[in-house]
Amino acid sequence: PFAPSRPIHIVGVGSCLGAPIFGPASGPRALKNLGLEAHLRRLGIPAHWQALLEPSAPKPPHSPLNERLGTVSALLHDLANTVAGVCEEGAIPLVLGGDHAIGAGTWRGVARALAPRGKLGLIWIDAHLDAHTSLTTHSGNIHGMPMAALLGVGDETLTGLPGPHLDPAHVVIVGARSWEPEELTLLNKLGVKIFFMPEVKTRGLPAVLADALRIARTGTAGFGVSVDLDAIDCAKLPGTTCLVPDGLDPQELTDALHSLRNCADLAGFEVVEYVPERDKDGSGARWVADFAAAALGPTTAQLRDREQAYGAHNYAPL
Ligand code: HAR
Ligand code: MN
Ligand code: MN
Ligand code: MN
Repeated sequence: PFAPSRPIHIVGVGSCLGAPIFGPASGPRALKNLGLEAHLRRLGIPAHWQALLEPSAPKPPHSPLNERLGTVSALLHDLANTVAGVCEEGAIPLVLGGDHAIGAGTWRGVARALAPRGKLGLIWIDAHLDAHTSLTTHSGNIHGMPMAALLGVGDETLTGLPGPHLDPAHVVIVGARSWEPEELTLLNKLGVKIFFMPEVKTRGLPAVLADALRIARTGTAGFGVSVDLDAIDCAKLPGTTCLVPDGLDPQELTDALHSLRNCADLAGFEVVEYVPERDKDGSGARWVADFAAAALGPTTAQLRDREQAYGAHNYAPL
């Protein structure tokens, strides 16, 4: 049903309600102002900036969890509806965070739009498992909860959105290296496959992502990829909320997910936890732009032709 030329509709979500710092709230606006849309279009990708969603109330420094859950919930409803609309138009949503709590809305929206045809598979690329509930969380940060919520576990404010929960058999986490025991217990109980960082190092990212794609794509109507920037080694990408060492190499990740838009069943793409003020030299924003272009762009062969015609770095000065 989907042609490889499906357009990309960008939905920014300027929220830090799930994070311990304010930084991720300005992530999508920064990427917009740096010219992400123009960058993609220049590379021949039919992208357009559809919406920049923001919470109804900014987060006060020390607001109680219940208040934050209520504000997040309203935002997630809005996000899920927006994303479902993008999918129903036949476009691919590119959701830009914002902290990862927004994932609890993005993928419910995609799953809802896909539901008449089948299930949604999801690849969650992250240093963390994000599988806490409001009862098990140690930190009280909602961005540690979206995976559990998508699987139907946790506070009603997060799990109660319209649209199906995800089937754990088609959900897979890649790059994990920081978690608390309750999260692992839950995911093991549900049977979610986790590729921890040591396995990624041993087998290599391409082999692991090939397995992940099989899990997310076999027996589903479509699949999505959610990329938390902290999956990448914090020495190579410090412009994010949680700095976790010993992670993925950014170039390897870009190469491994090249030309994903060629998958007719790609249903959505998400990049979260970009923190502009920690991205001192702008390399984080540049990476996001090049990563999105590689994953959502023309085929490898088309890019090679462009490079021959215009030089290897025909990129906007992001
Ligand atoms: N597990 C920790 C917590 O619950 C860290 C969660 C960090 N989450 C994100 N998104 N940065 O993955 O607080
Ligand atoms: Mn649109
Ligand atoms: Mn995360
Ligand atoms: Mn994370």
